[in-house]
Amino acid sequence: MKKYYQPEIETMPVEELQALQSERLVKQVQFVYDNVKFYHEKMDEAGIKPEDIKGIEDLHKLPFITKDDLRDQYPYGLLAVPLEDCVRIQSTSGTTGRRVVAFYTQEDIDLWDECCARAIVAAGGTKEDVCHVCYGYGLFTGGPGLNGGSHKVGCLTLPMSSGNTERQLQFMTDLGSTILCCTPSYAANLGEAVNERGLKDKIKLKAGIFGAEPWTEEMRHNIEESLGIKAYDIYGLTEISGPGVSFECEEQAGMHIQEDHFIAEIIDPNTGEVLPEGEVGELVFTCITKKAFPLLRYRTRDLCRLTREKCSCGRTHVRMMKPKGRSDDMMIVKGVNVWPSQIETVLLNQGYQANYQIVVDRVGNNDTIEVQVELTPEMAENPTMTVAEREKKIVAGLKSMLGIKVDVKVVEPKTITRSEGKAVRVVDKRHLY
Ligand code: DLL
Repeated sequence: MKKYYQPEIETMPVEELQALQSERLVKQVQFVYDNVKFYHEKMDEAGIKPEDIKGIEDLHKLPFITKDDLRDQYPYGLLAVPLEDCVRIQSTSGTTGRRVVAFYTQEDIDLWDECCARAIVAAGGTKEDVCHVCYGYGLFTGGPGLNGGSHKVGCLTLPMSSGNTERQLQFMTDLGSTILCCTPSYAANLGEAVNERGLKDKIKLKAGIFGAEPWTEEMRHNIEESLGIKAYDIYGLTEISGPGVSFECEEQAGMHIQEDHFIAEIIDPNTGEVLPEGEVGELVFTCITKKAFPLLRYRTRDLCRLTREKCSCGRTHVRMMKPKGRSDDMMIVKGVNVWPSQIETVLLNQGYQANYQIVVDRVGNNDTIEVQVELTPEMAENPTMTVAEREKKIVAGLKSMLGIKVDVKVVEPKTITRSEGKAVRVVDKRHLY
């Protein structure tokens, strides 16, 4: 059987790749300046003309664009082509305020499919695979993105969408799904369900492509064990196209950013200054091939670092390390910066699964933080410690990770609501006052 062809662009020497980026950037800046009033005005205000951008070395001269700009320009303010040339919209799963709507021409959809196809190939996918997509379909980009990539690779695509675990398991066993695409939290739930029903020998999964939310190495390990697969990370955001902006290869050591389409920078989130390779900061993307909704220097609020160290898979595209979380996911509790991923690491290292919730509140002038975590079924059946001992041990682990005292409540199995899409890890009641 013919395998999906891996484009040479993924292994192109870095200098050639950067020359291509420069050429595309110059064209894109002119295109955007000519077609989007918002950019035209913003560049004029900053005293930048398109001809000042001669290559990627000049990228830093362009002004940033933020999520607030997107909301202000809703719905059509950033459109760079006539509406009649657009064939699709997608929208963010947004929390508050106006949603962000992104537009796509057919060409934009094709390049997005291409990026997702590359992700599937990097996870070992070929046209012989059965690709089980249980990211949500609809406005969320997860389902449509992986669906398009799967078609392009030539896999048999199961457009399952999210939820209805019984039906997921039935199709997975009856149709022999080999690649699973969903959020890592839902993959963990499916893993649990497969083992509870004794289906592990009946499933044929070999790989999973999981993203849309931060997840730790400990969680990767648990999912790989429970489903008997290799678990690959995939990253993306609606504003920049959707999943496939970057993805892991077999080395599972950071996600290759599709640099022929997107230029990545890391900036200091406070000063906006571009940081040298290897430093942690906010990820910023510039789209150099997209037509309908081509964002330049978009601040993602995701914090991570980049590396150009050679990857043994042969891909030359820069890698981004697992995002630690979003700058707006970070909680300041008792004056200390706390990331859900730090808490997850402590819990999973002590043998719990990713069934936990963090509740932050304020009593008088004092912040309180409580972590609720479920006993695993094995812990409940064969207790080696009392619940009080368990709680004490987790409190100590969190104290050493975070430096603050966190209240811990160990609860019975199956008492924390399971997620089917992006998991809600934090309930911050302080926002309600
Ligand atoms: O979550 C796109 C996507 C779908 C990516 C399926 C991967 C798989 P949005 O809903 O716009 O788009 O959310 C984008 O989710 O800025 C990150 O904060 C977070 N995110 C996405 N992928 C990852 C990941 C989709 N692999 C926002 N690790 C981004 C950590 C991720 N965070």
